[in-house]
Amino acid sequence: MEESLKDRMEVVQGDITKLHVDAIVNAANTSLLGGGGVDGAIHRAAGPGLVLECRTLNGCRTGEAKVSGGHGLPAAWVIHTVGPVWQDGEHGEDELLASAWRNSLKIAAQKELDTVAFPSISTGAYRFPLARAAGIAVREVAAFLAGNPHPRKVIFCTFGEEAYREYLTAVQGAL
Ligand code: AR6
Repeated sequence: MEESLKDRMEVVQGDITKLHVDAIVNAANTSLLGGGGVDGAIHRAAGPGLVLECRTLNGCRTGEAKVSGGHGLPAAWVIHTVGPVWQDGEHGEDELLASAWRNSLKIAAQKELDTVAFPSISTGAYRFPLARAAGIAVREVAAFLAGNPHPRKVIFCTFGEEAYREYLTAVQGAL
């Protein structure tokens, strides 16, 4: 029996590196060689094998996504994507963010993954406004899930109370 959209999206609060899911998504930069924020946390938790593998991926353009193994993480895979740096909203930021979510979901679908956890892409160092990013993220996930059996479930893994509330509001609005 098909699961409803409601059962296929979940908002949690916490450290994405701890999640036992098939894949976690990394909010990376175009080098794919590590950085601060969630990218730094993922590389620290995965161990040095991750950056060694990432060196072979030849970077990633903004809005695109690439996949690596999970190395020391509980997740089997890491889907690396690069969200846009927020400027003023007039430089294609919305579409680039939507594209980062869609291309990450496409990898999960191609690999027929069950569960995938995403951080709030672009809303940290890249300063994309949180409510606007949550709206785009949830819209893209809901549309993708409606047309694809995989991933079965998407977890929005938020860090902090404000992000948790924004994603929860966006998910509730999409149901
Ligand atoms: N688990 C879940 N979410 C987290 C974690 C964690 N362990 N740590 C931080 N966040 P950011 P960006 C949240 O800055 O804006 C890096 O240096 C954080 O609170 O990690 O896409 C890259 O190398 C925020 O809500 O990513 C790039 O250079 C969200 O993750 C640049 O930052 C995203 O914040 C990418 O910037």
